[in-house]
Amino acid sequence: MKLTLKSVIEGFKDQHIATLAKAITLIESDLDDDRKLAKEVLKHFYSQSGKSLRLGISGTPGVGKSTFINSFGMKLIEEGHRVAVLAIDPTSVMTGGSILGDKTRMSELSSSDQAFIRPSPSKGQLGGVARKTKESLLLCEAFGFDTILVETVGVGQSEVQVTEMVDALVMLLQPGAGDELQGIKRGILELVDFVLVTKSDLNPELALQAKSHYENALAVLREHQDWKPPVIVTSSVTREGWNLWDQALKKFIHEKKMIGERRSAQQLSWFKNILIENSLLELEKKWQSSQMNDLKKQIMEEKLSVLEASEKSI
Ligand SMILES: Nc1nc2c(ncn2[C@@H]2O[C@H](COP(=O)(O)OP(=O)(O)O)[C@@H](O)[C@H]2O)c(=O)[nH]1
Ligand SMILES: [Mg+2]
Repeated sequence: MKLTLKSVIEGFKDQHIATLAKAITLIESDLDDDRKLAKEVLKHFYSQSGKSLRLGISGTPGVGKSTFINSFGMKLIEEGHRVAVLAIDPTSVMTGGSILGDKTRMSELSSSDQAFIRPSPSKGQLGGVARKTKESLLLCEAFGFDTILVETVGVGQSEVQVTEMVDALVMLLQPGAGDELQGIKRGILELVDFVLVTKSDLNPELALQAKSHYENALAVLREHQDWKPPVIVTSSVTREGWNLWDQALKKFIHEKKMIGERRSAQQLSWFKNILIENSLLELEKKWQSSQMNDLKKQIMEEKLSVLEASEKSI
């Protein structure tokens, strides 16, 4: 059945999870009609969004993000929360795949009716992926999820995108001899709010070494900032360190002013992402126009230089 604003409103009221999934598909669509309806849906639900805690979960592949999200998500559900998991994965735009393809690691969470797991949009313009994930997040909130976890693969650009939509960025780091900071750009450590050293059950000593290493690095990098990211040694298997993680998170949530300031700054990123995406969609249409096809033909036939053509195309 084709979605309408009315059917989405009713589906949300009835807590029909398939309606949420379809509404997100609508938000991810690049078709003009879908985008129009998606805007109406968002406008309708916007005032009901904003009430969740939004956390970005980042780290290189294999560090334990999915395992952590499964375990932490189940803990939240035991405490009475409802958890939505979204993903930003810039590589999935190219491969059409998704980091949440590994739903097996989240088998408990994905079978809970208090959880909703959604892979990253598999296509999108620059700006579009972030815009789609942000708007999906708003819909999950309006539906009634009070904790949103945004999983992202640790390749720099995606952390920047995720910080444009979450209240806090949680970085998962692997304990490893000497190579702790390998592949982790300084810029990312400037963005994180929590560092969780993972898999402490495998090698507790190595995990402690990594902790002091990261603490030293952060002490220098974050010297002048209000929030000092705690570094916590954890295991998603034994739940070691989770008390500390819980306390740290509560302390962070308590800093309401900081979250408020971040959210208002994020409004501008959202606005900009919409503008970037719109411009690129317009550009794509223009590129296919007969005027452009004519210029392309002249370039190919060497009747016109690229520089001349670019002047004519303005
Ligand atoms: N022993 C142990 N293994 C873990 C822990 N967390 C993750 N793993 C394992 O590490 C591997 C990668 O985990 P995964 O969650 O898929 O990592 P992702 O790529 O970051 O999502 C899997 O084999 C997990 O079972 C942990 O806390 N302890
Ligand atoms: Mg994963």
